Amino acid sequence: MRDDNPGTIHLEDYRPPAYQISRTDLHFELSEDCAVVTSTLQLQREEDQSKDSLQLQGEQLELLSVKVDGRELTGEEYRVDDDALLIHTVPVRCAIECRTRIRPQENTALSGLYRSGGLFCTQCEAEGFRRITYYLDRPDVMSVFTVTVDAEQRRYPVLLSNGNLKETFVLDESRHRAIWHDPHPKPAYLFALVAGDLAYVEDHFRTASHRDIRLRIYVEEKDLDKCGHAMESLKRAMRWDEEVYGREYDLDIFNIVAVDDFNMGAMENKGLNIFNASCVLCNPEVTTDAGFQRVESIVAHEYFHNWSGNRVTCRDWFQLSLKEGFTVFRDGQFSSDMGSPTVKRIEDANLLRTAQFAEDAGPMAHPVRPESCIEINNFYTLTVYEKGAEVVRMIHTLLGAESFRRGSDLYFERHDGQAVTCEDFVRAMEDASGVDLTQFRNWYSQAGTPELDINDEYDASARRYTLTVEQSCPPTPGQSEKPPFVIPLAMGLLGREGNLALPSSERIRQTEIGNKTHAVLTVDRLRQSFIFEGIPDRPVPSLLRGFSAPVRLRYHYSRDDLCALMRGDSDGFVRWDAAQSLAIEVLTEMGQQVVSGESVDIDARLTSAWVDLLNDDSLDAAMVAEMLRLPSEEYLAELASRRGGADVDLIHQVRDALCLQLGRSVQGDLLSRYGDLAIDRPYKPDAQQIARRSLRNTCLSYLVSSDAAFLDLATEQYRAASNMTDRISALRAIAFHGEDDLRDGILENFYQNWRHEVLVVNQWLQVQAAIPDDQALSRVEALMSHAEFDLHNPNNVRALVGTFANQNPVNFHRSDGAGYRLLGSVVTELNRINPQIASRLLLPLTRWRNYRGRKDMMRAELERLAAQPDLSPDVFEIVSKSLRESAPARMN
Ligand code: B3K
Ligand code: ZN
Repeated sequence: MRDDNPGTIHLEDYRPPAYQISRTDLHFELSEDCAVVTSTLQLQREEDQSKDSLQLQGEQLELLSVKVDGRELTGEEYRVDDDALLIHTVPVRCAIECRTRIRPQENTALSGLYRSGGLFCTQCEAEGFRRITYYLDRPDVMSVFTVTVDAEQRRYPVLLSNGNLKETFVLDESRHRAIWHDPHPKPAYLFALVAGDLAYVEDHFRTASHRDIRLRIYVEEKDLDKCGHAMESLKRAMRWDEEVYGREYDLDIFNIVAVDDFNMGAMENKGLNIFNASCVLCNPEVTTDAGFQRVESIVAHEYFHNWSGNRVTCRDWFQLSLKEGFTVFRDGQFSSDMGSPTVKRIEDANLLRTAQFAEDAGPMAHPVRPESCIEINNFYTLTVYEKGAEVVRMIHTLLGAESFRRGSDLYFERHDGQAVTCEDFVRAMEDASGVDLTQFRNWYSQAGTPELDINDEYDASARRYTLTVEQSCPPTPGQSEKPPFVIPLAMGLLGREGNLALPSSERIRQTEIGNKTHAVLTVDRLRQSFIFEGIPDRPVPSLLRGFSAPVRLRYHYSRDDLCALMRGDSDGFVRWDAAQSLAIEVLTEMGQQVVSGESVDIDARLTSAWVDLLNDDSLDAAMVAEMLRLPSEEYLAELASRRGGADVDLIHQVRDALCLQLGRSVQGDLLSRYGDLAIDRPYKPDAQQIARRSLRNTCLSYLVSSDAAFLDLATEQYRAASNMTDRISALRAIAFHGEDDLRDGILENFYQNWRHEVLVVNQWLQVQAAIPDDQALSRVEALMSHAEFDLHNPNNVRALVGTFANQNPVNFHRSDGAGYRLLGSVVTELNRINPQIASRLLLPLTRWRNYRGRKDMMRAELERLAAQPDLSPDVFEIVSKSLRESAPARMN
């Protein structure tokens, strides 16, 4: 179905480029009020093209001159409009030279060349390069770049770009020049430039073929003590990619630069990764364990892009998941190998079920390979990244590790240096394995979360157990009917004596997932049955082990079944999932009791399972911490939205009551485990210590929520903490549960101690934005006027406003609508400053159909936004799609 919105781009309209650019020479003259860019493009028309005009994309550029083969064109020979330069006639082969002036100092959108503090830096993906010079700014035009940068030596002693440094020299008494050359042809989105006064940490890596690579992390001088972990992570990632994928690094140097103002986590520019400072800088004093893990995984992710993204790139932006889904899969495998595989899986599944499933059920739902868009930046989504990674993971499960590796080798070999499609990736996997993935391709083209309804039957006399699986997928915008998916359903059967060995058959294969072998059923029809013979007693099915597919699963477990899985299943994910399901059952029952005015009590089975978990120190402490964490309010709202709408206040009230009651019932166990888990060695961000701190701080949080007397314990922990994980956990417990004076005092103390560290100030903003008390909104408003808060800095916006809208549901969804108005006014302002951040911030409003009693107010806020003049395409797309009539039909 064609979308009527002006400016919509369709995948089916893709045409190969009419011209290629073999060489791109860029010359930057940087100064304090502007930059002048001279680009020389060696251009050839493709043989099958007859038209002799040339259209180059360009935005916010002041064209100073344009030459073809050295001759300056007159005004009649070209046309310039808001987003392009059209040259009426060009020869089949020629050199185009454009001189443009740009104003990085005024670039608040942080796309193209911009300023961050005293630095010049760039961000070109997806379409930022056209804000630097006129170009064929599309990923299937790949060129060899040479970059000359001139700048004042005193302010900008360091001048960086992609590839290798060729030459540096002094131009006059104040200015100097650096020339960089990148031998690998690349699309413009991988171009990068940095100029500034930076210090660096240096290390080396010896590749499998014995080449020495020089590694540098460039930061401000004051941050030199925060680079060690990123550097170690980088070396681990480089080694891992050699060992697991046979991929070696291909330049002699690899540089990373940290910048304070950045729209996302980091960017994989060839040889010059640019990072949001929050994703590269860390030390135990200022960074939590989660922060350390984030740095490791993002450093690895960007590094892995060197092959999955840079050497083999995307043909067009609809293929984004080709590089992002695959790279997220790869970084997930890496993190899993470096830490706790079960916990990694739980975290991924939790993110997917809470946020990606919501996206897939809402007005912005789109396939992993979208078919149309207005603004491509709106498609850097959980669906493209996380669901895309799950799709690759399912291929891995269906093929097995060895065939998958043959497939990835073939893919890299076949397409090295090319710009390709998701289809090319799947075909390489098929060709290398002999597995037919025809039907599997539906995962790329169909949006929505598939649902599995599972029923079982046990025939005692025949000792036969039958599982019947039905699949369906709710309609999504533009897609009402969906043919069945291929769903690998990893499972096991839990008998009285433990896990049963299952025989293999054509439809029931034994596959290694993580480091365990599971039976995997290939579900590929709307309804099918799987028969297991020789089963001695009615078993409890353990389903979707390792979260083997991104689906919703319904099977009617009794609470005793859930307890059995929690205690005895061999798969960590299923144990966690059973704990979640049991908690959800209990919460639902409590909700009904509150609504009907009955006294509220909790099922003793949940308490006793908790006692067992807390007292079994043979279990991975990180997994126990996850199992003790109740489903978040956001996830509970997502589930409730499917049953007639979420009541945010009830969810909050009931969840709080359960925390309190559980905390009280198992207080002694929590306290003794809290004591046992203390660490008396120096801080290390390793899996074992992270696990201990995670469980210990979970215990602290329950203790404090169950009894104010434990605020002293939290205060003591806050004062004695030798690392940010323990300090901020204590701060959070006090901020959420302490009386006003205690809370305000400790928040002020924290601020005074850490105000000099911007990354810590953001964590301080984040804690406050999430406090669920009734002063939350005014607190957030006050913080927006705080000297530390700058609407131009994306990290500040995410920490304060993003956290408020996403992690403080009772306040964002206040019954007077003030939370929505706050978000609406920030989005309105950001629409002018930074459209990418504005449209991302707005996403919680797109779920307006999910909230009971709030729909009208949320929609009204979207309508107010829609009526704003000068909406950016980014915000326009989200607002207009959220308001369109055809809400996906709901399955209740
Ligand atoms: N490829 C970049 C994301 C660019 C986002 C542009 N809006 C980072 C990453 O996924 O590695
Ligand atoms: Zn990426």
